[in-house]
Amino acid sequence: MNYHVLTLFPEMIEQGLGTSILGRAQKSGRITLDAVNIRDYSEDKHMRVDDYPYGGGAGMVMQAEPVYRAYQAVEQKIGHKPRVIYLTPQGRLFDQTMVEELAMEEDLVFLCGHYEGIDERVLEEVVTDYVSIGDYVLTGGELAAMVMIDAISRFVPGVLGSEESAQFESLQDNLLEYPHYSRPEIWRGRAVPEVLLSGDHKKIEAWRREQSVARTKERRPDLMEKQYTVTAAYFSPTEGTKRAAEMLAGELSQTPKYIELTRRRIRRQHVKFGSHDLLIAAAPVYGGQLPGVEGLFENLHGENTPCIVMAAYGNRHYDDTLAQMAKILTQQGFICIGGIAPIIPHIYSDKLGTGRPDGEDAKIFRQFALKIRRRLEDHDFTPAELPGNPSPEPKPMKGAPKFWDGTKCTHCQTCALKCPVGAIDADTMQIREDLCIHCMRCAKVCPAEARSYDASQVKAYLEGNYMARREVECFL
Ligand code: 9D3
Repeated sequence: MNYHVLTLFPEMIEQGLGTSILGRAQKSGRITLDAVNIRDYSEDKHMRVDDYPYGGGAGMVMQAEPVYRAYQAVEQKIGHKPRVIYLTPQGRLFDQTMVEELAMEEDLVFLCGHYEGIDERVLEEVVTDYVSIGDYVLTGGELAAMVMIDAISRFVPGVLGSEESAQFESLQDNLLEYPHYSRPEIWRGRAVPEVLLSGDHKKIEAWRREQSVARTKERRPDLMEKQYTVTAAYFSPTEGTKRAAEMLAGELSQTPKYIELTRRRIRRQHVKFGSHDLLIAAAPVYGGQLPGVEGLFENLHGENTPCIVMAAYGNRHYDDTLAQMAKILTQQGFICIGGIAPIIPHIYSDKLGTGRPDGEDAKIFRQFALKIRRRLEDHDFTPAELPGNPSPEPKPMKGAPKFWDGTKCTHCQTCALKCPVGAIDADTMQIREDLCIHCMRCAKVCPAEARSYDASQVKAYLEGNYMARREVECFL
């Protein structure tokens, strides 16, 4: 991470960030800090950078040109237009979501004001973000920039030791931290809570969570308003969609819940969601559509519950799937505030979507999750604009020819039990073609490898036309 601070007091920045963890991070090159003295870019022979305000009034205003030239020097040095943060009491309140979002940038420019402020015209020209660090009055933007740099640096890889990695901490779930205890076991008559001595890690974890919630209700009731329970409900016969849904859920909560809609019994259970829930509804794309599973999301009920729809596909296209899902979930009381179409391994070709979602995809998931988190915190439930036809003509799917080898089959009935649509007769091992969705789960789960399929034709077609890597698409 490269920080560039435009300021009239560069030594304040250098001094403030030169010691301790950030000093070490600069020495190791994990972060760089370039404090640019705006005064060096004055066009005036007396090095002036301020003047009287037009229209009168108290104090002085920082002039546009020196600020602009200092900015240009940075832009030229890094070779692209960076995000420029103007520290101002009139900005958006700095919070942890903003920290994590800004930590994904390569370069950040901070513009610190002094006096009454900066000429509005240069702000219009260069500033991308207006940020305040809290509702109190400082003497200038420098300390605010330092606060931001400190918080952001904790998310730069290698700045913190692995012990204290920033990814795993309290503020991520918008809850306060639980209380900590160390030796002695009894201090001045006060004992350590017994559960912590029990050695039962499940119980300890539950207790800590409880303490966190109680403490947040007590001390920061405003944070409770930002609480969301994240539940991912996925239909995933061959686990590709499951993995993508888990990756996104993990970016949205430390403690997501899951509903395995792949299982018939689970699909039949009614689940109600409220206004402090977030549902991730995930399904694979079959021929550009939602698989023909009766009542796939039918028993999930929202009450203006925010929802993200995920259509996971094998690198061909998601076509109408997101729109179809949004239509169904909207009917069920959800508000689809986002949509995402990740690429997963194709069931008919080991060359399409191999290894996806990968590290590149993870970055896009994180960016999308941060935008969703921001929307939830702002209670902004604007429905997403999703591409596709919400009610396409159902496409009859033929699927690849399937085979059953009676000499290998041990009649263990795993395939029949695990068939997501109940298309396999457990006694005869026959597949009912009217129910089968050609998901290939039966072949995947058979322990004796008695079930197989010949996808060579469709595989050749796919590999001939859809090998080019597609990128995850996100909709808000
Ligand atoms: C004295 C001028 N004030 C008019 C009532 C406005 C004003 C301008 C500039 C007040 C303070 C400042 C200096 N503060 C910052 O530049 C600043 C700041 C802050 O004061 N509080 C919280 N966050 C920030 S970010 C930058």
